[in-house]
Amino acid sequence: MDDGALLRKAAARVKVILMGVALAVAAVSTATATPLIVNTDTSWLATNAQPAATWEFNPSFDTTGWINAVDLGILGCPGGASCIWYDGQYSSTQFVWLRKTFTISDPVSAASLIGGVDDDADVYLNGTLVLSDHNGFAQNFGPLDVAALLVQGVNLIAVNASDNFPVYGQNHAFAASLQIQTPNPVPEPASLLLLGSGLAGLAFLRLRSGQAWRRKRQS
Ligand SMILES: [Ca+2]
Ligand SMILES: [Ca+2]
Repeated sequence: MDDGALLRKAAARVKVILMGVALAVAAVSTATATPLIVNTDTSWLATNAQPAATWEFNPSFDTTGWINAVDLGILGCPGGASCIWYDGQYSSTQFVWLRKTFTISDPVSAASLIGGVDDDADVYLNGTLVLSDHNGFAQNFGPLDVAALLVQGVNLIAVNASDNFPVYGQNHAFAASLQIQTPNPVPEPASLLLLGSGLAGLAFLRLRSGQAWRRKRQS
């Protein structure tokens, strides 16, 4: 092989390498962050008895005696969350206290809370009151910007909700959906595929160039 042919081959090789790198870079830059979502569901703990102090801000609060909240099976609750209560939609319990701890492993770049309550609620995030609704009727709330209240590590959302039975009928429900954005992008499956094919292209090229160099040395 003359020098010109070698040079052309080397140029072609560089071109393919650059294409592989471009593919990989494109894959990373088009990745979007997937939000961490904390929705009301049956993993939330509930009690119908006034808890002791610190229940609303201590993540390690002793929840002995609390039970898993009941999913009321109501369709269309805010944010696709489950509407929950202590013991069902037609409860004899006017008040419910609800808690959910959750872990955030990355710094928080944005966070938004939406929800709904039949009828009123106080909602705390890590001990800070973010909703104080005592107007006596059912409605949705939010979006509330709660990014500044969240921490990397264990967090607590705590709720004291009440119904106005028998004034507005015996309906009880609480729903919340907390969407948390972190700056670390999580590649989407399609981007992962692109990244994978880019890397595979590089690996193939390395293999081929290795063979070419071996052939050159042998010749
Ligand atoms: Ca209300
Ligand atoms: Ca009601």
